[in-house]
Amino acid sequence: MESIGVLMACPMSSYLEQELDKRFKLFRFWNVPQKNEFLSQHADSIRAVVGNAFAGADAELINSLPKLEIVSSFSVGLDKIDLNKCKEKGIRVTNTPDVLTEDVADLAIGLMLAVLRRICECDRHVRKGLWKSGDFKLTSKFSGKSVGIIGLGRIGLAIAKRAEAFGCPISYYTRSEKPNTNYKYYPSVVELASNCQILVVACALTPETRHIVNREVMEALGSKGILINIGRGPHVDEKELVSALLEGRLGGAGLDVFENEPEVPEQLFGLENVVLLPHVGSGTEETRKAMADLVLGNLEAHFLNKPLLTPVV
Ligand code: 8YV
Repeated sequence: MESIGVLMACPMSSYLEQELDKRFKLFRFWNVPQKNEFLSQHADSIRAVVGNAFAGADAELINSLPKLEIVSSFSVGLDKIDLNKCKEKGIRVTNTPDVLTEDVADLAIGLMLAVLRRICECDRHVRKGLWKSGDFKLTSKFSGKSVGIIGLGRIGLAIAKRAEAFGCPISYYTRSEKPNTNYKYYPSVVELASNCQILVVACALTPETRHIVNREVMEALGSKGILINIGRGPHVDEKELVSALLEGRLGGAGLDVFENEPEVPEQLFGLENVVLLPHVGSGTEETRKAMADLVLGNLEAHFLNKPLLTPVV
């Protein structure tokens, strides 16, 4: 397999890089200064692309790689891959489901606690030596708050399970009602937001779910409502989110993702009811290793003509 060209779209895991280097002919795309020249020179040897949540395989890249057979993504989200183009051209696609579910769900709960209990602000308070001048102000309880989840897939369900353990009533929105759950279903995101105190975005990013949290949804969530986003930045209309938070029309937000990562609206930096994370949902040693092993396993299976481990297309 050493002669098979694998194009890695951007840096994502040094372990994965190392292992790909051992097994294949690895090209690090981010190190290439003249991308077009490089592609015309190496297109005939590149049979796989490894992408992630930040860079994948769009139509332009796919079209420039006539020998491309598989796109193996170091992510569960597939929004950076042109799936239709892949289907059309018979290119296989794999992702990394399941192995990251627990970490992302854990982080969603962490964000709920951090926003409501002002954990980050408390920490800053202590570090600044302000404790000596008085107790920290009272915050808001998490246990028992109603949690509404947009998207009840693997991650949405794992968040629901965890929140249930905190005594939180769970409701959800998906395109159609799920048959095997007792959680309360709302057929619209606005209805869901009107009936919960914490709204969590946990669905896939598609053209239909872009800006699924818009001004109307934020108004419905209200000035005491908390928005948690562990999905993708473009799920939320970020301009509207910033003004809702600045004007006090929304109670707070815990955000692991942003519309133009790694750009984060600076107007949010001064707000203590907001917790900002640098897209670290799956970012533990254990999970990133498991994700890398899945990427490797899928590539090896493909080139050995075995069934893919986690096929999407
Ligand atoms: C990663 C992700 O942050 O799985 C996803 O969809 O967003 C993440 O797990 C990313 O792909 C890491 O490079």
